[in-house]
Amino acid sequence: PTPAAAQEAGDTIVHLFQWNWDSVAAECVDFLGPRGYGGVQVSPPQEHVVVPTAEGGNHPWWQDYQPVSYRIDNTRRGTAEEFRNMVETCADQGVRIYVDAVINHMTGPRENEGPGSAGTDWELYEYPDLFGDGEASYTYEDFGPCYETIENWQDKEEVQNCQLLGLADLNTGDPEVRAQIVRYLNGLVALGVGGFRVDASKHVPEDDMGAIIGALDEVPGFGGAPRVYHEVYGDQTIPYTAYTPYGQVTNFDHQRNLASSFADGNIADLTSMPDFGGLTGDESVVFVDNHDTQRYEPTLTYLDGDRYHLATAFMLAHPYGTPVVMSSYDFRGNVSEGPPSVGEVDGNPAGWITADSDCSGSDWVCEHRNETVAGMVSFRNAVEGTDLTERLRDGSARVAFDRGETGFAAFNASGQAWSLSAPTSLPDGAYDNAAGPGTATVADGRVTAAVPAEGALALHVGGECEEGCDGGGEGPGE
Ligand code: LM2
Ligand code: CA
Repeated sequence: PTPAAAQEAGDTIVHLFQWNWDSVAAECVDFLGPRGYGGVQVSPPQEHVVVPTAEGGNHPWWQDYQPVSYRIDNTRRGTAEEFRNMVETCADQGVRIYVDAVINHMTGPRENEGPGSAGTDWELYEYPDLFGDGEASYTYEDFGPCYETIENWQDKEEVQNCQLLGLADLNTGDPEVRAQIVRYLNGLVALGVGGFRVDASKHVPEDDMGAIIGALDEVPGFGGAPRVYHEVYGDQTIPYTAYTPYGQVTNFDHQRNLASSFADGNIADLTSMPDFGGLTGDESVVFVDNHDTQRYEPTLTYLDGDRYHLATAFMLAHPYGTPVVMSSYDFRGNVSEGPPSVGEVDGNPAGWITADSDCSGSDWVCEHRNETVAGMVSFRNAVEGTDLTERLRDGSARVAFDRGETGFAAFNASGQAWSLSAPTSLPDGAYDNAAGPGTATVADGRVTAAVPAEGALALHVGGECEEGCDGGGEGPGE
């Protein structure tokens, strides 16, 4: 019973990259719940290294991917109390927290030795207090058996047992190591964490992953097993499908196709999707970009403006996959730059503390609040479970389709408005455009409207126009 939430939460996840816990909690109440988002992927919550930084600069974001312990007490995003409050506040809105779980490795060799962000003293291969209770540690023997950096990516053994980027690789074949990982994950589940994005899954042998995921408890509140998606760059050595028995998988083949098709304005063929990378839609987590690709392979990102948002809207309108919407901070071409911060805080070894997010005129980009994107989250929820039927295309940059008899969506990846008249199964009536301003009318089984340049039109049952309907079938104005 959540009066503030205007609609049932759907399956759309937003990655609030580097947002602090208090800001995520506020966003669940102010925006995500009311607008129908179903989950938030948060940055890794475990204690991390503090990587020294150039004077006047910021600590890099990637220090969070080097765990020092499994304490969640004091990352740069806040305290354990703030984390717990976030999980509860979001759950009250029907929004699941997905934790980015770094379980393949601990720290790299070059970073400074202790203390970590919560004050734990550590050195490479020696992590003396995993839970802050003096009961568990990792020592040299808990790593390996390979202690070298991965070089031959065609050798599966090496990819899974040697070191990714030189990061100390946990021996997940050892049941005691797995027990520490499971204790960490189940501790989060007990707090109400509803799912996991597992970091670097491909580097954890499948059987070890199966043992870890199989040991997870049910989520209090939401019920059932936590929802898990694995970060896998599938290739010939280790295919995506190696991990489908243990959850969904990040589909980078889909991502490359979607991002480059939209970047090229070549979108009409995207209505029918093959099983990219050998994964069905149900097995796939899909995205236009993520925190790595936006830095290292920026085919289409927030820097591309309307076309980028249009691609995200298309992903949300399409039934293939479980979508993750990236929400960034502006990193201005410096791929290591950390998030907007409030500066050094006395007595907090996390170094710089993340600033509260602010979606108006700050370095927080807030792609998830773009009206075309957020509106399409509602559309997606309204048409859930329906099939896609293509209704019209005009060249390769414009395409329109039905979702069953409950939705109609049109996409225009060109610089000129598109005046369309298309058959639709949507019942006759006047509808608000969920993807932007304006309204459109369906009469005699046809929708007649103008789709804005670089924009979308999305109509759905439940989104009937109540006031200011044009009634004349002229489509969205402005
Ligand atoms: C991931 N998925 O599998 C994350 O999405 C990705 O962002 C992580 O890399 C990676 N795996 C490890 O968890 C990031 C970042 C790297 C950074 C690592 C560890 O992209 O650049 O590597 O986190 O902090 C850094 C240095 C790298 C160095 C390494 C070890 O950039 O040059 O390698 O630490 O010292 C010698
Ligand atoms: Ca490994």
